[in-house]
Amino acid sequence: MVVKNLGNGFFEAARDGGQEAAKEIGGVELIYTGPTKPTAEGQIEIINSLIAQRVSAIVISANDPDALVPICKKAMARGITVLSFDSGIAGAGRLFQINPSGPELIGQKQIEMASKTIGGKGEIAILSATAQATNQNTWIAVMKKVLEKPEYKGLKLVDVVYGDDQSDKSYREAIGLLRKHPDLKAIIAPTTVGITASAKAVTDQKLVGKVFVTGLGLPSEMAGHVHSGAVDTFAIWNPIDLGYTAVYAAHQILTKKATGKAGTTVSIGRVGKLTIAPNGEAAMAEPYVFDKSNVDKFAKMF
Ligand code: RAM
Repeated sequence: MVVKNLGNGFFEAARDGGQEAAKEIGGVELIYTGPTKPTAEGQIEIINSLIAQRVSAIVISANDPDALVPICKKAMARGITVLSFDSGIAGAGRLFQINPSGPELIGQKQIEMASKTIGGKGEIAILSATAQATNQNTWIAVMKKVLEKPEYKGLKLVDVVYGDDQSDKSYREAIGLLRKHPDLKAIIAPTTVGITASAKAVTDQKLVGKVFVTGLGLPSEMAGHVHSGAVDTFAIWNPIDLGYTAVYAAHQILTKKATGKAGTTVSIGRVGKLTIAPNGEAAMAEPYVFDKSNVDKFAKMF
């Protein structure tokens, strides 16, 4: 399992799910790895060494849709099963991509949450992960489309910045947004690292109640910010199930229980079935929304 970078709680939860699948299947050894910083170069180096180690399968959350295609093609040419999950690789570089949820739903949900919290009116900004991240860029494109709908005409997107899924850089970018846009009403961070850093920045600047943070976060990291009022609602899917699905799916392909071809299904143990759409992507469940009423219960899980 190659993740965007190490030290991210979201991927640690995915790793736990992957380990659960490995144990359940039996005879599977899961190597959890990733670069220190979320770059394609770092992932290319790692995949090169995984090819040399002759692993059977690679499941990867990619830092770039295109830059990883050649190295993943090389891995596939050596007989390694390559799937992407969470953040995808372009079609030529993997057998299929596992999306946690449909990109449209994820984009729509984030605008909906921001709009509801600030009463449908005011300036909003996006604080993302890296500028090359496949998943965040897809969601941002959807968000921009959703903002064109008449019901969101009161919302004005004033900035999009990148914290590179590093806590310190995300925090600095959030502070920058707050200084540059004194009328800002909401920060949408479609990344678990960015949303935590943004909530901390709003709190440190004593702007709780004036600027609201929303986006995609882990209940375990967000509970305090929900109770403080810095965050009204946020969303996410189950990262443990995502990791479980990626590892399980790779094993189904390796053991020829599934082909992974468009239009077919892959059965995924306790999670159910994945259907591969014509575009070579499969989507799991709907994003789940958290607020004061349910965050503590889920904080114990992920
Ligand atoms: C961060 C990563 C990951 C994304 C989540 C929501 O942990 O960028 O790719 O899916 O946020």
